[in-house]
Amino acid sequence: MDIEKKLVDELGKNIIEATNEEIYRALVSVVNKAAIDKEERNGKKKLYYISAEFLIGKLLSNNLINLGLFDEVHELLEKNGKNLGDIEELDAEPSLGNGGLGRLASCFLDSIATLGLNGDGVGLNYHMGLFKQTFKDRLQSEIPDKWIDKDTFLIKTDVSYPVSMGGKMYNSVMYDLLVTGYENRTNRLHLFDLETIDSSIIKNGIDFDKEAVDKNLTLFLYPDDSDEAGRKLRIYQQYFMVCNAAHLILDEAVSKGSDLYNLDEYVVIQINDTHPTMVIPELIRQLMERGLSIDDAIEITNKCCAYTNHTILAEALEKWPIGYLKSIVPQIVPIIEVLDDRIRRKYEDESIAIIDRNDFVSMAAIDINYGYSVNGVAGLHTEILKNTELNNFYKIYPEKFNNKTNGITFRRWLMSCNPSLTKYLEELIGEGFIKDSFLLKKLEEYKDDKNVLNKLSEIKMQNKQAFCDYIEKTRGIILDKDTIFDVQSKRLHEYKRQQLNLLWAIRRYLDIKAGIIPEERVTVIFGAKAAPAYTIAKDIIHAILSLMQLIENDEDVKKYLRVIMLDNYNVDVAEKLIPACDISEQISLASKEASGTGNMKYMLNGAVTLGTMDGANVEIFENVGEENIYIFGLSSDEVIAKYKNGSYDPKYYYDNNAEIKRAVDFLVSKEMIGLSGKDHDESLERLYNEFLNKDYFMTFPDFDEYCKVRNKAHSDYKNQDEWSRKCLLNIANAGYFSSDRTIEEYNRDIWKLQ
Ligand code: KOT
Repeated sequence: MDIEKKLVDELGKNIIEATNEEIYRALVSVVNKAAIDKEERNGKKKLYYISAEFLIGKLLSNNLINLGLFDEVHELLEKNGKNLGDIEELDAEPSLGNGGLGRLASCFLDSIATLGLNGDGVGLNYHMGLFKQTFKDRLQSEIPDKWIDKDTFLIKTDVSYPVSMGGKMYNSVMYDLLVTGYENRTNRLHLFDLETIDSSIIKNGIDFDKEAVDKNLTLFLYPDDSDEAGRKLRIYQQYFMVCNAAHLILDEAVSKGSDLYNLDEYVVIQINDTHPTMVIPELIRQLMERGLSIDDAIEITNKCCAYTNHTILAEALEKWPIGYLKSIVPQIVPIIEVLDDRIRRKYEDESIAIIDRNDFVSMAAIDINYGYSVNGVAGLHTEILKNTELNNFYKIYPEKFNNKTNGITFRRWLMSCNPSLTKYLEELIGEGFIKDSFLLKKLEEYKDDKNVLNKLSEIKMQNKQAFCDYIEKTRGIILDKDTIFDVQSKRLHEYKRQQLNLLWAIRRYLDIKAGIIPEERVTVIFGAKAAPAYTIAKDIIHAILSLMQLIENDEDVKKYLRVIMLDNYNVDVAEKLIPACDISEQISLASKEASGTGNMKYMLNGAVTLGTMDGANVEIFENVGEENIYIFGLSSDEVIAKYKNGSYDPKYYYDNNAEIKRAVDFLVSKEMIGLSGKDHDESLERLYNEFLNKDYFMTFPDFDEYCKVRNKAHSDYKNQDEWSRKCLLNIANAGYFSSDRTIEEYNRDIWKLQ
């Protein structure tokens, strides 16, 4: 393809004369046209991956890579005095997800297309993605992220369906994003929306009138659910998504020749956690509307639907009051009642029922009773589901349960974000690993080759320098690449235990203040957003920012220890941070992190994991071997036992461990409190009390070993050859964590496409 001609045609002028904005717009159009050429209409059976979240990330580079146009466009722009990096700055990031769950959905769409499978995503076209995070007075504040205002890759279609909610009719519009696989077909991500959305109802920050559904339905990625209006809006969003999905699915199947009794030969629906669960009663309803009996409709729906569970945290297991459903979606309530009634009659087991004693509808119970597959997202997580959280279901439906360990797309998380490492790997072991990730294993041959080890540390250094440049340019903070980059980036949640990392940093700070000078210079980097209504998570951010400010103003400490909290951590920042990391902090309380996928991204980019035996860390450990990972902490069995017998008492640790006491007390020291200019700081005091009276995620029992193992990792870093060998072995053994492998397993065991 003559890309130059296409670009110039699109621009209507020479590239040299065009502005970056014009070039960006022209590239979007050229890319979309090239992607459309790769659409295929074949394939009888089709996967519909329904998800409330797709954390897409910037699209320009990724699309160019997958279309095989990246190098050509890069050179062409260079030749004309333009820079692809600058043009990419204009590419708005669609942050239509909160974190791991949404990013996984996006990696999956890439792999589905890359494997040539017939599968589309279905979700919502939020006008504001996840909020933009800013820091003011060492506190998080949230501002709306208007990504659609700018030029985007979105394509408006003429598909539209009527949706009845709360006694009113709404007409949807479907927008599409094209999803081209690496050197393969193009699929689509369908994002449903309303034409009547009105951003003028946004008040201050991200507050808005929650009652005006026609104006706010898809205005934000799902809203604050801490009050009733917010929870109801969530039901509106979920139903709107699945009602449209069901219409689309049935229309497409019928147009391909399904008589609906054989729908399972045309359709498989993957339900991404419980947010799309109403697709089950809704599909049954629409099948009945098209003439099927309720018995046939239930049976067929059952054969089409599969459910993925992403968490065991109780507060994330969705249960809706039946009263809410009656007021918003009365049309599916009688169906839910029938579904519940049948289960109750058949099994006489209250614990697996759909509608509980308090008239709450358990979304997971609908999925598990009326889907044909239930999967967890890492080996340990699936075992915990089977043995504890979902044990009552497992006893009845053992054949439905299966594990699909998560993965990440190597196109974005290696080729696109780390071109120099990619290029070097290609020189050493050939290009095959991009499509067959297990070929990375060939790198092991070089584990004792000094030149290779040196070159790998050199690439890491360049990436650290590039990250320093980026941070200086965007945040005005000057970092030192010759320190250990010890990084924890992920959503802020108590179970992920950023507070444990913080306690280590306070301990190190106090040691330095006391004249104990560490041998290694360390830069601790955090990137994390807290849910707007999650008070303790915001308190932890406040404490980290407070320590950061103390150190940044203390030249004595700053030489040895930096603590840097990056604002607005998103996919774009991740792509710059991950290639620059030396130590990857994966320190959740064992049993709580279902899988984690950041852990895989860091490993693939040659960082060494410091973590607990939790989620996919367990499988990282099995793949790299104990020499190449730093493990500490209670096991998941020990944690589960402690919860069960209620024996954990944080006060005991505080009273008997002087280091813990010293670090925790520092939270409310005059240095920390003093930063506020007042004599008390509510947020720091709350965090202090939380540690002493609750510490629900057991940071204290893991503290000593965490510090010991972390310090060992830092001291091992000094031996650069040994360290670089660990990095090499991490990269070489990351092949298992490609989402291509994950998707092959989904297809083999659940979807059975092609
Ligand atoms: C959020 C709300 C309800 C139910 C589940 C969630 C959820 C789970 N959000 N993100 N997750 C994460 O999903 C990732 C992909 O499977 C996992 O790697 C990670 O451990 C989960 O925390």
